[in-house]
Amino acid sequence: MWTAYIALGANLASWMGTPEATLAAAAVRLESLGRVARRSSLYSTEPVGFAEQPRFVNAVAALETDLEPRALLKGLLAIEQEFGRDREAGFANGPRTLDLDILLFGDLKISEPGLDIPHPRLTERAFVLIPLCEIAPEVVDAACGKTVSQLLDSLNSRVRNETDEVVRIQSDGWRAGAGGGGV
Ligand code: PH2
Ligand code: MG
Ligand code: MG
Repeated sequence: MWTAYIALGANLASWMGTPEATLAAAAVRLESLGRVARRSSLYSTEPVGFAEQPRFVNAVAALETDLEPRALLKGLLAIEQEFGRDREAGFANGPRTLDLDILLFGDLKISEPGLDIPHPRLTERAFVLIPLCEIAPEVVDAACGKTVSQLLDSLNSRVRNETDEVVRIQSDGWRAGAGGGGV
């Protein structure tokens, strides 16, 4: 049994509805790949990498799973597709109905075509580190040996954050699905 940390993100409506509704439904679908032990709050976040698009909704879930990393990735891509993700039409850092990324997978380090664990941009992204730190501050990034809390401190000291960059949002739909685990 491994604990994998999964980043959830969306900034376009899907057939489920708003990005918040999509993330809530996607978090439920994650249960088909393991047990969602914790989930962070939802955050409204400034787009990174390509500015001319709607704000994102982001969150992080801790998934206890028996799947191997490749099988987990395959399952995540299938859930993205269920919620209308069209990789042909999309572009790097562009808008999407659902993005599910493996951030950490136990203490594994993997660098293969299409599969990089820990996530290569984890340490630069407040929209990932803030929700991850909410649920797993002491977890270690196997790539650099630092805890998530240290990585967030280090990011904050390097980058002057705008106050609206990553803002926690209240969502009844998201909270309703959180069970005993997260929020
Ligand atoms: N995902 C990206 C690129 N930029 N910006 C925010 N705020 N949130 C994201 O999830 C995000 C992004 C590529 O996956
Ligand atoms: Mg991504
Ligand atoms: Mg992705």
